[in-house]
Amino acid sequence: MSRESFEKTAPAAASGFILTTRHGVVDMVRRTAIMGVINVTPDSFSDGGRFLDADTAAAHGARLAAEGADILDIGGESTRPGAKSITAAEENRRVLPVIERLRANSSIPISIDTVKSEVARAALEAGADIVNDVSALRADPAMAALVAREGVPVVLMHMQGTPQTMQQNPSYENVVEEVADFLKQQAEKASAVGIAADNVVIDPGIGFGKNLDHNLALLRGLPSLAALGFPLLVGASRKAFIGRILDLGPDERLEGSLAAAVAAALGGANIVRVHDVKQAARALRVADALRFGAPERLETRHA
Ligand code: HH2
Repeated sequence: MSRESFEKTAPAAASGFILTTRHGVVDMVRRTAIMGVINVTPDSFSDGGRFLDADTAAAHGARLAAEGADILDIGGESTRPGAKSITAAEENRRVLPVIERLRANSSIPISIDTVKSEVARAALEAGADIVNDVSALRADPAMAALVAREGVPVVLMHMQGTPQTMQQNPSYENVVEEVADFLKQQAEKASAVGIAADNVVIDPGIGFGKNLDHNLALLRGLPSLAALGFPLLVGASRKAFIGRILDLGPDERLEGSLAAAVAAALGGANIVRVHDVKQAARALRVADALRFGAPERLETRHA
């Protein structure tokens, strides 16, 4: 069988996934998709305060889309260790104008990074497509039913503890097995409330109740998570474990973040969540060539 006809008949999961959203598909077939981060917060660990103004945040989102983002992830509440929680009204006040502005000019899939169903509902109404719930449907008992009713994709992320407590003393017997068991269990719960399996994305939650060794073990163990059969999202961008390895602050973690993104892609991630889209897109194109083969038509100006 020729390579071409094999690819046409191969099951999607063998070479990737397609996530269908209200504003088009996220194509993860033979490519790693990029989720670009927009934090509309005063206190996010790497870019807090930079995009609090809705126009600035929307302009940043448009830039990330032009640089190659497949999804824009909008968050109004920081989840950094020890972050203060805010009300749904305040979170809505931050994120909704940004979603509305982006939606007025673009049809890029947008995810709302929230654990609150009230924020998710308003964001979906304003034009968001995907719910990115770092509590994996545990923080708000109304979230699962909302996602099921709306029929939208949801990211289920693993976290030990809460953002207030998670870095106090994270501990596991076997972090990869425990995270895999948790994600499997939450995906089953999602299915039990009527969320389609095709709409589930899983995420090990790098840095969420994990020390340096746990994060490294998870990045090494991604093939076991990919084997669960759901699209796998990994967010390592600018995180503290990179700072620990390099002894550098959040502004100096680009190269470490790119190394982690490439490692994640080669380990089986289907989506990487990054702050620096342009640079990640270049790194991931090379990773994807290693992973899936070089693209057939390279438009080459440089030898
Ligand atoms: N990481 C952060 C926030 N949301 N969502 C998913 N699915 N996976 C992640 O790894 C993840 C996430 C933390 O990063 P950031 O948004 O830059 O910081 P903050 O939470 O301080 O706003």
